[in-house]
Amino acid sequence: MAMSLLWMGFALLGILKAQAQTRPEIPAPDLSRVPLQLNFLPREFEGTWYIVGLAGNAFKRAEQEQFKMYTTTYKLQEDNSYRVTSTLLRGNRCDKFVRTFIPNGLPGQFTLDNMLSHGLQDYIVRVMSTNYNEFAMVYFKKTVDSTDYFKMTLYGRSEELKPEVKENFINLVKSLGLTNDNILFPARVEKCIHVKA
Ligand code: DBS
Repeated sequence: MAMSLLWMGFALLGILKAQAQTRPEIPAPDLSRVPLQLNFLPREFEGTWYIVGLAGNAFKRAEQEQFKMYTTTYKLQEDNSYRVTSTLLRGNRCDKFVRTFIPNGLPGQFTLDNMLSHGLQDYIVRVMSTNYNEFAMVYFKKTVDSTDYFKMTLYGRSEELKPEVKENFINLVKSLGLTNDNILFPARVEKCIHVKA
């Protein structure tokens, strides 16, 4: 009896430790601190974007090797929501992943359709900055088990962006509480990157 209680104690400690390790340490910024692209133009934002940079409180630069560049395509629907398709290289295959972003409150801000069925308590997407034809910086926050995960993507209309655009992205990421250690630039790959959504 005493022994099994001891083992239960160990098991519990293990679980708590695992949770502490996976919960992000850096809190999501207050939304009032997250910039919003003025006069967001939904039509101009449509089309395919390359994920040139990625940062977040659950991302580590050390994991950069695992991240391959992929694309995300935004298609406006009749109800003004976007059908969003990402095409990722997984193993040796191109995996498509489709979801719907619904306009939410402000132009350039969205939430995820069917959030609850994805096990999410909250989901927000905010286009922070874009010139539509070259780059976009987008903020995402999801709440799972009452924990906030946030990430920012640097989108490019091409696979390469000007150094000053990348610099601006890094500065924006840092202004929202992350460090160089939370930023990664996925490696360019040929596979799946030119597959149509
Ligand atoms: O869709 C997301 C929004 C998202 O996947 C994350 C944050 C905001 C995120 O941090 N994801 C990582 C942890 O689940 C991941 O590894 O994908």
